[in-house]
Amino acid sequence: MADYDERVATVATEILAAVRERLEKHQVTHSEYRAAWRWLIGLAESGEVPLFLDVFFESVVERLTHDGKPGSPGTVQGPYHLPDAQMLDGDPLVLPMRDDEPGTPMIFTGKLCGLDGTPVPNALIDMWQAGNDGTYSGFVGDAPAGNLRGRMRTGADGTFQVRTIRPAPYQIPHSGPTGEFLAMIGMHAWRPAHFHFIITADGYEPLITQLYFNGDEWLEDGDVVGAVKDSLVIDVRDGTDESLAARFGINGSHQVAEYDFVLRPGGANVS
Ligand code: MBD
Ligand code: FE
Repeated sequence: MADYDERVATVATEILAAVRERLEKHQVTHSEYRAAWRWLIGLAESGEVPLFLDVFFESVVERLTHDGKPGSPGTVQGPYHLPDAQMLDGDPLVLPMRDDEPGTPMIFTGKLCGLDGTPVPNALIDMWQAGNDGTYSGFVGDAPAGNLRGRMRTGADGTFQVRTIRPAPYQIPHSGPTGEFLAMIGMHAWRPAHFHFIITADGYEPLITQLYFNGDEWLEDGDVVGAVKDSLVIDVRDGTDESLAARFGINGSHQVAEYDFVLRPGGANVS
């Protein structure tokens, strides 16, 4: 049994009061109450509770925690991270993917540094993304386990380079209770295409963030999760450096993008 907790009591009591006040305001009937009750049980049974919470609430908490602080902005983690993704090594680095992985090949490069520009070597970058069909391996769809998920370390100069595919704009699963809820309240289920990252390095605060791509229509038409921040939107160019492409084993058209992550100093992390 949990003990009395003043903070939980304060916040939870006010949330209950706010909900009760709205039930009264809108004169919610018993049959409406029962319909909502059934929907909520269905949400729990479907396994979509993490999805629902992260879609509607995580970005609020994330902004309260991190906005206004220096360094690269964080944003929400979302429900589709899996721990223990494959540790990538060798040269060049390639996110695990199928031989015929659909989607435009993309080379993503960048650097990690501290607030003063000092490179951060040997940092751990945990990266995951949806495939060209907008699904995350291990959750929905038929991608093999671990597809488009990987961990890699920055080099001695703080840089990294990895080959992947450009993720497609993405609809959160919309045939279950979360999608039903969005439809009932008149919201679409789209997110702009994105990469996810958790970056950890000794002596720095962990950074949980995402990157988006300029020109994505859902940047303008609204991210259902409300997690986009302007400085996390990066340019994508057509790749023209043939020797770079060759080094990554790409011989057709492809795209390139880069981002330099800036980490805040922080407590010792295990990385
Ligand atoms: C996602 O892919 C995601 O990134 C977030 C934040 C919420 C739901 C699905
Ligand atoms: Fe996502």
